[in-house]
Amino acid sequence: MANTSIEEFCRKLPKVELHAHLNTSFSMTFLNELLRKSGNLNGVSLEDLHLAEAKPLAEGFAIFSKLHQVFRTEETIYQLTHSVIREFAEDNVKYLELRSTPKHIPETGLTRDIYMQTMVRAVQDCQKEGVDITVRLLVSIDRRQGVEVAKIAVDLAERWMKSTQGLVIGMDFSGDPKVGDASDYIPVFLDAARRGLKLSLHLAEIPLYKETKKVLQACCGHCVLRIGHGTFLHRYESNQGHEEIEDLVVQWKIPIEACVTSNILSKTVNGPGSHHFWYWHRKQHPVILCTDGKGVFGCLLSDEYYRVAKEFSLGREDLVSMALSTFDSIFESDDLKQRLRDILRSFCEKEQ
Ligand code: 6MZ
Repeated sequence: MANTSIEEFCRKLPKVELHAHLNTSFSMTFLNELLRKSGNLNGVSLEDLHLAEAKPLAEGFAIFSKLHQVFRTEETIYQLTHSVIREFAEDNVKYLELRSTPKHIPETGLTRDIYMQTMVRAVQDCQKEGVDITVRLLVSIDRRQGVEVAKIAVDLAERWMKSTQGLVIGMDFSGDPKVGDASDYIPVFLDAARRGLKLSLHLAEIPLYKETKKVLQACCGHCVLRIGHGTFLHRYESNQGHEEIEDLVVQWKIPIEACVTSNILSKTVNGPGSHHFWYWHRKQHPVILCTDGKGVFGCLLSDEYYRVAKEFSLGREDLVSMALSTFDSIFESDDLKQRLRDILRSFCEKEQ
């Protein structure tokens, strides 16, 4: 494994991506092509869609709204999904859980059902075309839309999980953490879990200890759960009185999806050295590097591995064992986990 540079090694390493939002995962190549074909992006300029420097989280959400102006039709959702899957595959992501909030846009004829159907069709077409990646879908609940819409999303997810034999596998809970209270959604989370849906919840992306504690107390032991971001879960000097949160995460071994570049650009973390990834990694707690939105944040998954490798002086063997450890956190069967281990093993044999 000594001949390639660490950067190249991170690129070739077989990886899993467990936290990627569809609308924020576009590539500039894709957008340029869309612009060339359609002449304009519904009044949105390319420069508006990429967070080039660190800005408060709220500015990220302003970009997301602009993206939703761009991707409004069945055709663009299909093309976006298709290209995002191909791009992850090119970065040697072997297993992808892609999440998105189904949109209802009467002006373009888009319904939540058509949105799901379109994403599923793009996944199936990639499969038929032999793109070397396994893809599963998560239906997102946007906390800005309220509990009633969340219930619609659970029905939708269950229906699509059944009709696709598990290609739709679970739910994501996301959206602006400053809006609403995650604990209002506890009955929705428990209901989704009862129906067999796995849950990835954005929790503690900003210091919201009360809702985080309530959600964890209610869901631990009742849901197959991962946490998105989880920036403020662990004990550190200024969060005394909230130790129970870390205790629950440890006790239930809840995997944490760590989005290093996203958190730095959204200013919820100061820099890679102070990212909570390292805290959990050192504890040997399941923590998975993820991109969040490779378009908005301008990072491939291999860039995230390389960034962490540089920051913490990780070598090739560390990176392999890191990748290996992430396979246990996928929302899929033991067989599929084993297939990923086999892929990694043959990669290591070739690289020797
Ligand atoms: C919380 C986020 C997010 O669903 O339209 N989203 N929610 N925190 C974040 N950290 C930066 N990044 C993305 O993808 C965009 C949607 O994903 C959620 C937001 O609800 C955003 O509108 P989809 O494909």
